[in-house]
Amino acid sequence: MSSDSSRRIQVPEELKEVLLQFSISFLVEQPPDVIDYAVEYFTKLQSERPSVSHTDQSTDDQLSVNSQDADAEPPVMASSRRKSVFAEAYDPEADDDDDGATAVFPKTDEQRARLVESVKNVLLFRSLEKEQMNQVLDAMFERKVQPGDFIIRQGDDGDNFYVIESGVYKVYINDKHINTYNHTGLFGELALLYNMPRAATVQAETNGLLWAMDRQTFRRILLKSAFRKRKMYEELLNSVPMLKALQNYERMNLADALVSKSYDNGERIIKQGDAADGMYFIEEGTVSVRMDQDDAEVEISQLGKGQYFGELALVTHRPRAASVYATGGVVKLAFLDVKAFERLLGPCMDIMKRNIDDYESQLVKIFGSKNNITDTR
Ligand code: 1OR
Ligand code: 1OR
Repeated sequence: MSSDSSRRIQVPEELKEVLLQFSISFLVEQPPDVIDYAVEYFTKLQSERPSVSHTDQSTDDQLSVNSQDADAEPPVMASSRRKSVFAEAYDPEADDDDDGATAVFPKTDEQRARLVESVKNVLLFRSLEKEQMNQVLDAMFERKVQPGDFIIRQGDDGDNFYVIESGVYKVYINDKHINTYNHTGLFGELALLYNMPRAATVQAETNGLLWAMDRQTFRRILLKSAFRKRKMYEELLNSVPMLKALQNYERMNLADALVSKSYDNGERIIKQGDAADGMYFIEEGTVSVRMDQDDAEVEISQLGKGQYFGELALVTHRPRAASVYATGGVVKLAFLDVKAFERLLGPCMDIMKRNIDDYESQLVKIFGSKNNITDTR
């Protein structure tokens, strides 16, 4: 050991954790002044210190949420007691939250059919093998909820993960309403995936039905594949400027929805005039965009890593405006189908439309006339 390493500044875990929590709060609240907000935040944290340590909740306490007092205040800030792995390298292979057999909750045919219907569009389940999917179906159990029930409270430890069969659910961070689920979707995966306290409070607005899965089963069956996928697309999603319009959480949902595809040099990816089924982000390599002009194809653009294409037809509901080919070796793409596009890329729509305006002015420059690429008539 050199004397150098002993002199190296040590960063205490607690400092990292407190700063991370502060940053998250700051980004969620977006207050006008950092210093004023910091004073208020840390004063509050200090005054709440003695009450922070009682958030332990046993994992077999599944039904207790139902009986919780609907008027009780959710915790103002996430507990800083637990060590967060959020910003650290996480090795799913070394994960030891993996003991015992998977729980089985017997179901009637009718229940099982409803469950299958509810999980049909859950992206986290998409890459599971049949055997794993059956384990998932066995392990899920039904939960009826009533208006006002708190399903999840911000700052608690994660117990279950939920898929919505019916009902309206509101999501709050620091008492601020930030999201609503309407009869579809899933929630409660973050705390289980990243081993951190609940990021938000989720409260039922109406009567509803949820399918729950306990933490152990979630981690054993879903964690590794979900985590790998989110990691795999992390770099890509961070490199696409347009996606800066999304919240971090929305980018993670996008990662769940992407499917990798690769094309050889010269292969056609999109054909002009075809109906559209999705759009593409470029992970590696370059593509050539070509338009039919008289009897030939004219290259109008080349796109590379971090760029996207195939969005135009999805926005305008028209056939493909151009053909796209892989060039210069193998091209790796991430494909987003039209359904996920409509659900997940709403916040990027303005940026996409601005780019489309740009296509139109380029079109005039290149071909001298407007080809009506965005005309929806
Ligand atoms: P959890 O286990 O942390 C609360 O428990 C759940 O609320 C969380 O998993 C998500 O499933 C769900 N940020 C964080 N969690 C959210 C969000 C969210 N929306 C729903 N949940 N948003 C980002 C806010 C800065 C909202 C994005 C639209
Ligand atoms: P799409 O779904 O119509 C072809 O399928 C894709 O090529 C299209 O979405 C765009 O993502 C992409 N005009 C039209 N489409 C273009 C253009 C473009 N460039 C890329 N695409 N122009 C090029 C501007 C530099 C203007 C036409 C000359």
